[in-house]
Amino acid sequence: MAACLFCRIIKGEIPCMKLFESDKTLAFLDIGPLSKGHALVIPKFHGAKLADIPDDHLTEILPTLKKLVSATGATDYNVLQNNGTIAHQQVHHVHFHMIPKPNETEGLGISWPAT
Ligand code: DGP
Repeated sequence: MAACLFCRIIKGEIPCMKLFESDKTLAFLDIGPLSKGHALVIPKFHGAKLADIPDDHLTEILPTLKKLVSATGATDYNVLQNNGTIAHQQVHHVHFHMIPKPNETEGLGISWPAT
C-alpha cells in the first residue's frame, strides 16, 4: 500500500533507526519514544489490524520483541498493540510496541502526578 507510512519505511522511502530486519519482519525505534529504547516491531505484510495478517507473517514477531528486551536490558517493560482508532491506533499498519520501563535510578525525568 503506497500511502501507508510503515510500508514506506519498509521500502526505505522514509528513514528509520533499524534494529532488526528479515524478509517478513522489521524492528525500528519509535519516533516519539515513551522511554529510552521504545521500539516497534512490524510485519512487512500490510494489514491494518492483527486479524488482517496471515499467521505465517506473525511468527517472528514475539521472538523479535524478546530480542529487543535483551538488547535494551529492560527488566520491566510493556508490549502493546493497538487495533483501530478507538483503541488509540494512529498508524494503520500492524505494529507492536516494546516500551522499556525505566528503573528508579534512570527515572523518566518527570515527576507525575505533580505534587
Ligand atoms: P499507535 O498509536 O499504536 O498507532 O502508535 C504509532 C507509533 O508510531 C507512535 O508511537 C509513533 C510511531 N511513529 C509514527 N510515525 C513514525 C515514523 O515516521 N517513524 C517512526 N520511527 N515511528 C513513527
